[in-house]
Amino acid sequence: MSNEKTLVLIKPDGVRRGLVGEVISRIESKGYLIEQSRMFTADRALLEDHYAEHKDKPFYEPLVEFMMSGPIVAIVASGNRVIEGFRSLAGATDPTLAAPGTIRGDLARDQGTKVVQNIVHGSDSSESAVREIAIFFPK
Ligand code: IDP
Ligand code: MG
Repeated sequence: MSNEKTLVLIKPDGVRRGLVGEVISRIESKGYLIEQSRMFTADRALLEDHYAEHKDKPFYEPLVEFMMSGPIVAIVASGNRVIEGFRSLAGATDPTLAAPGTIRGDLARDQGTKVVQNIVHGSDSSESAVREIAIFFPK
């Protein structure tokens, strides 16, 4: 599918640290297209919907609180295999272990907080991408 789409979020730590341009630049430099973007502070209802799969995890409440703590940038990026391609650009969930050269590996570290602050979110499958894009960019 040549026009695959994924949902990227620049999380509040990324916005606070002035990394919006850096993250967008990495997406564009890789050759993906920024199709839509929107900066806003998400509310609890939206985040509970987005993170429903993590409802029973110990980091769920800290995750929702962290994601409400400041503005985020929601982005729809597109291109052939962009879902796995952006996950590769982002790197592993744990920024301590994320490979150098990745967004998380280069720009984040463990701050000792209950939820790991790792700059970005990227959809993990085509089903997730469709679901998440509909949450952040309702028609
Ligand atoms: P992903 O963002 O790499 O897809 P997920 O497992 O979907 O990782 O987790 C969602 C978010 O929850 C992560 O990006 C991270 O901020 C946080 N998180 C995930 N696992 C842990 C954990 O074990 N401890 C603390 N926070 C976590
Ligand atoms: Mg995930």
